[in-house]
Amino acid sequence: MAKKSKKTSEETQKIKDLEQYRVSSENKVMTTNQGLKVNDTNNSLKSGERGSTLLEDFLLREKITHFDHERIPERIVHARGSGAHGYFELYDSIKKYSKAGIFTDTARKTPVFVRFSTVAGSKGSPDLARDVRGFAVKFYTEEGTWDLVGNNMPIFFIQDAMKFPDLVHSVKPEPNNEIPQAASAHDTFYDFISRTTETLHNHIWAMSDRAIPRSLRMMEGFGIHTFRLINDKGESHFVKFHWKPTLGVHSVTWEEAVKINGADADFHRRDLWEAIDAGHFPEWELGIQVVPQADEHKFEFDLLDPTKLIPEEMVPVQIIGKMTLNRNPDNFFAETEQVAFLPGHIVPGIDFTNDPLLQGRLFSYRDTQLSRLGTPNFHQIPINKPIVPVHNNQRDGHMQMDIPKGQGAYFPNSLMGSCPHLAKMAEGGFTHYEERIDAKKIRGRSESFSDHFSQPALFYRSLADWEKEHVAGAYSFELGKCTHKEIKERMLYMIAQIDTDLAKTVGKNLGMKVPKSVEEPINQAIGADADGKKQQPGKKKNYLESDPALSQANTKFDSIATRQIAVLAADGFDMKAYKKMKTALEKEGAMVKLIAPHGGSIKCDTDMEHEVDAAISTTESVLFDAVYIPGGEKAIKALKKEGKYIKFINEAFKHCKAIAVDGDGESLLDSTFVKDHKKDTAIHINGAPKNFINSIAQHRNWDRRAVAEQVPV
Ligand code: HDE
Repeated sequence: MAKKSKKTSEETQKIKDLEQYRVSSENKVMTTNQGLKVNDTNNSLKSGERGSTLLEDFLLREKITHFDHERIPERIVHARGSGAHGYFELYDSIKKYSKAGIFTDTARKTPVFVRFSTVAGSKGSPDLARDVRGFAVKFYTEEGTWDLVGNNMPIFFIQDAMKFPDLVHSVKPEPNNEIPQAASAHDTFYDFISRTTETLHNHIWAMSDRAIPRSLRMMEGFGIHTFRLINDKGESHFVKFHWKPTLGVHSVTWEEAVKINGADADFHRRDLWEAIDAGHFPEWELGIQVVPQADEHKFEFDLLDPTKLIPEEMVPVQIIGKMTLNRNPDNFFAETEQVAFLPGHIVPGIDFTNDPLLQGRLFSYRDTQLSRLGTPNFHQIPINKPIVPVHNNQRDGHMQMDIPKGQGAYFPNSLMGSCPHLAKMAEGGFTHYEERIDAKKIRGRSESFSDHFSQPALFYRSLADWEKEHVAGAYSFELGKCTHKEIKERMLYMIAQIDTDLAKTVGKNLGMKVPKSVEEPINQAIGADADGKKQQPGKKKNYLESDPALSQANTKFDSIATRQIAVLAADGFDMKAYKKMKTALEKEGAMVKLIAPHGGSIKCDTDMEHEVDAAISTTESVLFDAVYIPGGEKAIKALKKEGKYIKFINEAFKHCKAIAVDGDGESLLDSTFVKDHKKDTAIHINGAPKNFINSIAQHRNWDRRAVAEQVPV
């Protein structure tokens, strides 16, 4: 790919635009909101030192009133999120498909703001919930703002917006006792899922490792819906958008997720923040799957059905550009909380399809911002402001920030010289794709949406053995938390429609038989209309044996950049070995952390002081990707005395991570479960750093999993 010099003007302009709103109190005197200098903010105005507070105290009233109102309603879904700024660069023009400036001008560096989120939990819920992750990108383009509001899974639970409140009510905490928080493992969710077969595809993804990412930086993103790209001749191509992380797609195990939630509920948020802060900027390549208009009906599924993906084996993903996140927000509330994404924010060159879920979203997001941000002027909040000027006849409303000039606010007019005037197509005026429609008005669903089992089965068939085991474990855990036998039976029956062996394994774990039929016929279970009109689901098809892109076993394993490596050490540790390993790891971009019996600093065997990153009492093995023990007789003696070090190593072993030791470090292993497994390919004893590095890059040694199962931590 030819290297191009990028125009940075748009990025710089956006930063400048926001700059005027950024406020720093450095070296400034404290004032009220009216600019009055304040000389006491610790005491209220009283009638005498021990007297009552006076109503006159305007300073107290201003401070407390503002405080009383400093919360806004959290998002009804996707409440917990983390954001970052960055930019998008296009590799090569895709002019033949789209006329959008962002897809044709390779000299642009388009500013973006991205917000990642979980779906079900409240704003303060832990990051490692088993859940879908939101992946919302705001592109501040020269033709207006484009929001690509996607998820980290390529399909959605439901086919029609009408079912969204039901889906969300079923997964949210149950309304009588508000339990459980940020968890799908409960009766109401499975009552709904087991009766709504269209959910089963997204659901099996949610049971896979995709729902517990190692890092927000190591997950894919998808636009989900089929959109349209429109070129300058007005021709349409169908398109699916993909974000591919340059670090590959990696996850933790469920057991780790549970422990991480306790050890650091902000694990993902902190990981994103620290990586950007350290200059390890997360990157994703943008890919597109393009389907010509003429091929709309070529597939054995409907392109408008958001519960279906287009297998990459059938339509390859073309990589067209890269997004880099290089700046943390200055203020969480002003930026990450107030950012408002709307799927309806598009630019010329991109258009919608009739996907009934997308159509519903076009209404919902604007509506939700009104109750969340409280005003139709939410586009004037700095983070939501487009980089291009805004001129129209909309006026007033809560928190109007502009001071529009002129006598009138209507169109057409002559008093204002017919301004703002309408943009002709040549000036970039938006026009809709002229899709021909000739249909009856109906409330119903196309028969082409009725196949609910083929793609969950394709997904499951495409997984590696260890991934399949994780899926079975997830179903077993989730259903094990349900209390109603009939719900579990119905779920087992549905899982059996996807894969009979999978259903048997889950049934065994639940201590239940897989039923041959369920009480209600499936068509009723998925909600046929009141007249019982039968519609779905249809028969399972097998149009592809497997799609390698669906398995994380086929992701990238070529980097240890940003991986967290715990070095277990105490006074007297072997400086030479440590330095050699640390230098090698850091050269590859890993983050090396010294874990010691106490905070402050420790001394190595050459009597040098080393700053400790964490005392063993304040951290946990699950927060790291690999463990290194440098040795040094005195140090190892000290480590052996603390049970937590033994647990730390055993846990790393259990979770199939790479472990390296040098010198006396080996004797510490003899106190752990590793003792009898020193030949494991990811255990390195006095080996070259490069072997350890290779093991870390593999993410996990899944071959160890049967042995690891037996580790009692
Ligand atoms: Fe959303 N969704 N959604 N959703 N969604 C919201 O909008 C909604 C859907 C997604 O970081 C809400 O601003 C309906 C699919 C993300 O701020 C709300 C339907 C996909 C985010 C809403 C869907 C998403 C949201 C809540 C069915 C993946 C977080 C707060 C028709 C393609 C954006 C808000 C952020 C947020 C409604 C389905 C992704 C209530 C009605 C499909 C990433 O408007």
